[in-house]
Amino acid sequence: VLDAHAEWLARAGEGDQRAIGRLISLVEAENVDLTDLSTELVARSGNAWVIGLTGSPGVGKSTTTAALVAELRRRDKRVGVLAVDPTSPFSGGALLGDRVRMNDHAADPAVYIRSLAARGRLGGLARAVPHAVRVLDALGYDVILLETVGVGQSEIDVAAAADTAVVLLAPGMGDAIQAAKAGILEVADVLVVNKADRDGAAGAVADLRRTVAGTTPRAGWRPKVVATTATDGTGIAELLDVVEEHRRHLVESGELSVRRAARLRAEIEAHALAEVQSRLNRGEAIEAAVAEVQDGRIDPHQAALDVLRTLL
Ligand SMILES: Nc1nc2c(ncn2[C@@H]2O[C@H](COP(=O)(O)OP(=O)(O)O)[C@@H](O)[C@H]2O)c(=O)[nH]1
Ligand SMILES: [Mg+2]
Repeated sequence: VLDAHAEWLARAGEGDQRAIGRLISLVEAENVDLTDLSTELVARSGNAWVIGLTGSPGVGKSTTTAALVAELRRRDKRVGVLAVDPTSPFSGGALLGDRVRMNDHAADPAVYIRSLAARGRLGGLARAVPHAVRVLDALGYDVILLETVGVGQSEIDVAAAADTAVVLLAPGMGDAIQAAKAGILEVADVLVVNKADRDGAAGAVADLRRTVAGTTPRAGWRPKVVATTATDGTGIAELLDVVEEHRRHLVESGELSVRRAARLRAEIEAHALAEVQSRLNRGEAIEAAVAEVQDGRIDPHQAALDVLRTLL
């Protein structure tokens, strides 16, 4: 297993897209010891900047992602794109519409694009996303774009997995009021009013800036508001400049290591929970505990603690 992993890693390092995909999906495989590979990845990573993009369906996340890839290539950066979909059991290929938009970059070896799904397992995404990010980071991708495909809780999860969380809005979709209600002001580092070519965009930007000005800075940073028209690239360079400004802030304030520690904590917790679940599924400890509770000897909570002790 060790040699096979080393070989995949070597090939991936040469830009072999299939090898990269293989390394990313390894974390989904059961009964494969990834210790050596993971340790190698951890040692090589920490340099990539992770940008999360979230927002309601149709707001322009995929279009913005494609525009960001183009701008990042202009700046000579290598870019990884991970489309994160917690609602889908399918992993691997990109969604059709997004694949069309990404066609410009499909042949570019400095761009890697892939979708990630949760596969319905406990904490599946909480393990798969950091692993995939680490693979791309270790392979020297400078920027990793995490795009939310699904809706709901995933937005918060993707924001939490990023160094810079970008939340997209569009004029007429409820604007600042909706943003405040959905709690996205709390997770956003950068707020984008996309579809700035539409009526009401300037008003939405002004509204958001007013709302943001009234909030207390989180770790010394208030969300910045940027207007973009992703379809023609207007504002995309400015958006990247603001992301860069946020990056500098996190590095200089020391907040970056605080954020990354919180992410590691969540990842380790996800591994611990998954390990407990798989050991529970394998063992008979729980059957014995059921009998004990049925006989009235102990209560379910005590039984759970007993079971946990037998798992280690
Ligand atoms: N007018 C206008 N349309 C846009 C803009 N950005 C995206 N769109 C369109 O909005 C639709 C949804 O975009 P998409 O990127 O798929 O949104 P997602 O669901 O958030 O990924 C598509 O038809 C895009 O062409 C923009 O800046 N202006
Ligand atoms: Mg999309």
